[in-house]
Amino acid sequence: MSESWDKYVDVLPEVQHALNQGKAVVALESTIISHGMPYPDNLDCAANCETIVRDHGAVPATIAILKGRVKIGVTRTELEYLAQAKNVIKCSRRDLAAVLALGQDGATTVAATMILANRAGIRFFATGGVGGVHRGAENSLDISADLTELQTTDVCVISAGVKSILDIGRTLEYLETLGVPVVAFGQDRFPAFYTPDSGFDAPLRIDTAAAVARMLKVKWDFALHGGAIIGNPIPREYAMPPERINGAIEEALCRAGAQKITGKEITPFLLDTVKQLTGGESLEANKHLVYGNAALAADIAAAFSVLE
Ligand code: PSU
Ligand code: MN
Repeated sequence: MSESWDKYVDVLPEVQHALNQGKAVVALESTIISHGMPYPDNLDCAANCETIVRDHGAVPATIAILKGRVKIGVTRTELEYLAQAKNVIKCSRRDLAAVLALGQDGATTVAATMILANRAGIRFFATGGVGGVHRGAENSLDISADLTELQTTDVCVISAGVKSILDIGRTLEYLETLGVPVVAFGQDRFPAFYTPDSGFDAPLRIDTAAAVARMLKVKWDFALHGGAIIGNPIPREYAMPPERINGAIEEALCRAGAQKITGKEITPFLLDTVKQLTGGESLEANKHLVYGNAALAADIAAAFSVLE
């Protein structure tokens, strides 16, 4: 890192050291902390993810913006601040420059975390779910900037698939148009976040972390720029009954419509409403699927570091 952007960035020494040595590093996002889960579950989940990444042989780098500084890796104190701070701005690609210029706190979405991870030299990133094409997008045009980021930025995102608050079929079609590899890990079906089966076959299936690492090595060696989505199904013991979660999602979508929630507010609104409607069950599922993704991301990053 020696370009003009580095004056805005603080890389945690442990992360910088690992990157210098070519060791495995896994990025973790911060919108899930500030807008995806309530306190103190968010802090708990973020801290556990860091531990799991370490247990699987990689160094975690939670990415966020604090008082206008990009943080590649946060301290425990910073994590606690982020988990409780009010007025943290949900920050996607379009918001990054303003949040930095205005000295604000920003929680990075999948898109913004990919951008910052890539600049720091981090290739693997674990999250819960990626954004996608929203239901009704033919009228609202609401398509997450996560998808276009995956077209161009060389970061592999390990997620539990796409939540059925979105239009999963159209999300897969759009990713095909953008040329983004979409992999189901260890099964044929693309997973649907709270449940292992979205009802859609994934375009690709890969069964081991080493093979995922090899695919990305070839992709990037060929300068086929862009990311990939690895859909890692929620562990069966934490999966939700499909009728229960789908009922809650339908109701949450109705409420969002009635309250005219739009734009960047809609994903946090739906997550919170689904949590209330399931009596917190969706939150437990959410935490455990993120843990699975952190573990797999570290395994893939470790396998990739051997290939490099
Ligand atoms: N999915 C989740 N929890 C989240 C998000 C997605 O299960 O917190 C966040 C991610 O940061 C993702 C963002 O990048 O929501 C997508 O927001 P939008 O749909 O407004 O692009
Ligand atoms: Mn949107």
